[in-house]
Amino acid sequence: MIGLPEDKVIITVAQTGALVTKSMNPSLPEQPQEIAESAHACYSEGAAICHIHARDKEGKTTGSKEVFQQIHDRIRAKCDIIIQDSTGGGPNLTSEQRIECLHAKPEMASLNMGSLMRVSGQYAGIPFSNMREDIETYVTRMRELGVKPEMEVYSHAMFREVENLISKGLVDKPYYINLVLGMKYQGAVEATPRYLESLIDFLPEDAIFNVTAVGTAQLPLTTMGMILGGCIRVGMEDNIYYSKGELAKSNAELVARSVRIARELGKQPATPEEARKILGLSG
Ligand code: KMH
Ligand code: ZN
Repeated sequence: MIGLPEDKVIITVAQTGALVTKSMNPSLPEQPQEIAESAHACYSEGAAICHIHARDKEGKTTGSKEVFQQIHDRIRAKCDIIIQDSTGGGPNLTSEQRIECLHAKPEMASLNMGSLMRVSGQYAGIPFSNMREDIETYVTRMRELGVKPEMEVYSHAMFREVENLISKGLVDKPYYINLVLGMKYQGAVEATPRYLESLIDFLPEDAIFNVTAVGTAQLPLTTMGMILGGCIRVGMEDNIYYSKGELAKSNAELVARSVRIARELGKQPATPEEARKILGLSG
């Protein structure tokens, strides 16, 4: 059967990201040991997937295979949470650096389905470039290495790229599609219920969707995502606050709250093993 059982939700935690710093939230896990300890705490609360960005010793985003490997090894020493590396990387990385992580053999990796423009902050005017040719190169490398892509969709137009990969047989069912709302980039949709519902309308058949929403929208839109039959992603990559004016003490705190809400909605968080079966991962 392809699909997410009605009484399950796969929870991903995105703990670090590329842009958040310890000066914004001192609890941000950056170094391999911190990332692993936090991943274990999130796993204990009910997260099945851990989305990973790596930082160098100074806290700057890195694509280094060695650093990703250290993160993987430290996580694996603690728990069997599904490891999903970011190929979005960060604004300082080249396309080759962005996919170095695949050689550290994650089970999954993010695959961004189109280009956006950064419009504020120090990277304003630097595109988040994901040309069709790059997407196809990345997904081909993933296929060679047995890595399942999570397709990141930031606007309706990006479904054209999803369809392109499906029509070329470059992605396998179930298609795992992360609907990302509220990125402050030109070309990304706002985080509103209406946008979420309309993105869901465009999903291809045999897709399982996940909802990611940035900032204050994280809690309401991920809750809505569960109600609409999807999976969710929470964590400090997308939102550093627990509530208005109150910083999250940890990523695990954000996961724990979503698990409480899921249970109130009659859903259980999928274990990593259950999530592997649902997503067709070999483990
Ligand atoms: N920062 C997120 C909103 C990636 O890492 O490839 C999108 C993201 C993409 O997580
Ligand atoms: Zn990311």
